[in-house]
Amino acid sequence: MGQHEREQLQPTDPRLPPGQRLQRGWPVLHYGPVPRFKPLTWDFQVFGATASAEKASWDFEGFHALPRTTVHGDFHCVTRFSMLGSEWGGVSAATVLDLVPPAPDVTHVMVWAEYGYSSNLRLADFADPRTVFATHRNGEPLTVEHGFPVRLVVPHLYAWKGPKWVRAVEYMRADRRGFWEERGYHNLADPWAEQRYSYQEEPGDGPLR
Ligand SMILES: Nc1nc2c(c(=O)[nH]1)N[C@H]1C(S)=C(S)[C@@H](COP(=O)(O)O)O[C@H]1N2
Ligand SMILES: [Mo]
Repeated sequence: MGQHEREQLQPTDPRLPPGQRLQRGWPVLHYGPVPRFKPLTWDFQVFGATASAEKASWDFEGFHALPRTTVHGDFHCVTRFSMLGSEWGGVSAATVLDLVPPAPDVTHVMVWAEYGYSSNLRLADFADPRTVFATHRNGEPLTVEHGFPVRLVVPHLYAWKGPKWVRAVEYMRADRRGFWEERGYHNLADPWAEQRYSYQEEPGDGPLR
């Protein structure tokens, strides 16, 4: 079979990062159980090095009253499946930064979810206009398996950087590893550079382990 035929049979999409393949549908993937949503006690906190040194928090109603956005973004799991072209609706991370400004020396954030799942991000990755606290995909509310009521989506990084069931954002003055970043996954997680595992890290990519 010639090269031309093979390409026709296995079309590649320029949006697909190296080593990734397209997946039909949207698999569910996470560590541990799916948390039960408790509307009366649910809150979304911003704590750590805020500019005011005060913690901020929204209850469910308050969070859903925040200014909303939609972004188009792909989804790349380090286990090599990708989902292209979703529309994510929710609250932009940049909006959270506007409403609760970080102290000037903040360099990183930790995004915290139910049961202590966490992922760390450089402030610039968090502030990226595509980074969104998503409540909806393609106009439909997220199912509980996919992170209802709110999950982070960071389309330009591997999807473990997007905690489902988010409950808090911590502003940090130094980098610290999150859940998978402590367990052998790359601190930065750029799928275009195939930053999959921590052994690939270059000096300066992450805090010492
Ligand atoms: N709370 C929580 N969020 C998580 C995870 C997890 O284990 N717990 N896994 C991450 C990983 S590795 C991936 S690929 C995506 C999967 O999201 P999905 O189940 O909606 O496809 O969720 C991310 N967010
Ligand atoms: Mo993943």
